[in-house]
Amino acid sequence: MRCMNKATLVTGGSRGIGKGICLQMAAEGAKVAVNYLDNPEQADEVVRLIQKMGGEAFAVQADVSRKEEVDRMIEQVVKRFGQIDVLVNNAGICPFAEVLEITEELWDVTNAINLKGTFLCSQGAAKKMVENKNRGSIISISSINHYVGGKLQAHYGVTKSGQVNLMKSFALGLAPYGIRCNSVLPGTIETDINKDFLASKENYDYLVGRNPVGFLGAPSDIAHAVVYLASDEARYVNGTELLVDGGALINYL
Ligand code: NAD
Ligand code: RM4
Repeated sequence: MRCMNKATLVTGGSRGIGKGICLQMAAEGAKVAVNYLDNPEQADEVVRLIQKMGGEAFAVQADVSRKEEVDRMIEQVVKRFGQIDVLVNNAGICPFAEVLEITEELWDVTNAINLKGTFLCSQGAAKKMVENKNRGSIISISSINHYVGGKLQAHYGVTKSGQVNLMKSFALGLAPYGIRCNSVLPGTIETDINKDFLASKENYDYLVGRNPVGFLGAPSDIAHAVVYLASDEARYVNGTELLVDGGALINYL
């Protein structure tokens, strides 16, 4: 129970890595606000699972790329839980596209959700933490793509690097208020974001084959890293980037 009673907001919490984070944070005693974009049934299922384990949770709809929706969502969390202790910027998209096929619209929407969304949620949550004078932890789910290119992910990778840098600046600016900001950088995790890509046996076998541990990660692998950074055990961890990839990045030859 390393996150007992920590009021936690997880963006994009209704499926995939976000769902894993919601469930693990709840298992560690956190009260969880499950943000969703357009699938209330999925979000309600996460809430039900948390309540079934004896935890406290509710679903809150918002598009993280829209400030007015983010501000409303954060007000709802504070109204329900009294404060925000932990924010996990998990919401994100990665529509694969060849470098020459990326449109301005695709660039803009990927940036708006992944990077501007992280900024809007982080600043909004931090303002509430400062206002309430409660210590806090902000965690952004970046990616291994912070370190490498992706021939189908040029528009996406820059947002993932942007998140890491944003967390470092926020870490410096918010440390005086007792708010820590860090990034978790997953390698390939089997979720909806890549189900079409991984449906190709060639793609799947290649990624497993080049991973030293011999398997692809699960949402729970990322959730455990998030719990640590959210917990008081990480009181001296600020502005860092925690790669969780099985060793894929360092496996050159
Ligand atoms: P996913 O598609 O299953 O989940 C993404 C979630 O974000 C969904 O719940 C979706 O509804 C939500 N979302 C999308 N746009 C939103 C918006 N505008 N407002 C609010 N919510 C929105 O994929 P996932 O793999 O669970 O992705 C979660 C995070 O993990 C993303 O930030 C992604 O970049 C990152 N990541 C994933 C992998 C991987 O291999 N799966 C690896 C590295 C990083
Ligand atoms: C991640 C990483 C994964 C990919 C997803 C879509 O950041 O690159 O390998 O499957 O994005």
